[in-house]
Amino acid sequence: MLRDKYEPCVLTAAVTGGDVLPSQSPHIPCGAEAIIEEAVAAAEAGATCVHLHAREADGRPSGDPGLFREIVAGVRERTDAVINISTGGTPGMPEEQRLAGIRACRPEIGTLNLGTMNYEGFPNKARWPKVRHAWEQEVLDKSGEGVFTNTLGTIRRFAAEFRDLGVTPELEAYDLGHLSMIRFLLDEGTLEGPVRIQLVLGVLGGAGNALDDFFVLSQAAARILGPDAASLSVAATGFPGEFRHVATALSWGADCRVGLEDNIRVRRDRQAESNAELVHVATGLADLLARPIATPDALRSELGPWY
Ligand code: KMH
Ligand code: ZN
Repeated sequence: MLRDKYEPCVLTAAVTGGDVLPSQSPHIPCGAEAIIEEAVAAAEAGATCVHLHAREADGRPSGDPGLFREIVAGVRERTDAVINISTGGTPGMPEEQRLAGIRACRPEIGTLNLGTMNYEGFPNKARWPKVRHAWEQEVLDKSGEGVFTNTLGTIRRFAAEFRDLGVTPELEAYDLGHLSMIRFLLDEGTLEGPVRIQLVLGVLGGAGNALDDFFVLSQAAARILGPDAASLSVAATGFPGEFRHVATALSWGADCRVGLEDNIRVRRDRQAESNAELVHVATGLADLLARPIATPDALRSELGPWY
């Protein structure tokens, strides 16, 4: 599950997400053209894979298949990066919209989330600036009520879609119970191993983003899943959490993810101006720590069993 520490690391760039508000970061890409530009630049900066959500031009998260098609066609035309599409969307998004991206684009990878949980992008809304769009205010008004719904039924339905479409699932584990859920899904045959795991750390409602949280969960993944886990990646939210976990993953033999979806700062007092800037931090650390970054084709050769 962990790689040799000199084996290439799969670096994913999560370029836009569905949680960060455009009023929090003017650099969050919104609309097809901006999302394509950011994904292409992230790939050119060295990302193996780009994790995509769709957003309308005003930044509103979208489950429009046409928008997903436009984004993915634009990225595929200009880069060789592996495409990973979210089926998480954003808390409250209906299932059909969450599935729109993988159905429309059949990417190599899609995210599969593993449990219903509290999910708060904005637990302390008083800290955020005045918003520019009415839809952002609606999101802030619902702060404190965010539920990310992933019942066992949802997970089974989504897993069947992945299988039918030939998309490899990346299993998003926000806490220990999600690893037990993976075990259950493997044992009942809903999932086929070896599986790819993304530890998502620092979402309020899941595990925190201390380095201890990563070590506890990566050791638990090894105990619970053993050889059924093919790879383990970490996506930690916030600054400096994201970079601490990149350095740890690179040193420890894990894969990792950076991007404006998870973190909008590049220094304590400076916002990241692009995803590529965050990718450059990761590739710089990889260079210092003598860990090569995996090529897209190296990642493709690991995918399956359904792709
Ligand atoms: N927004 C992240 C905290 C997904 O897209 O399915 C979690 C995520 C999940 O990336
Ligand atoms: Zn995502």
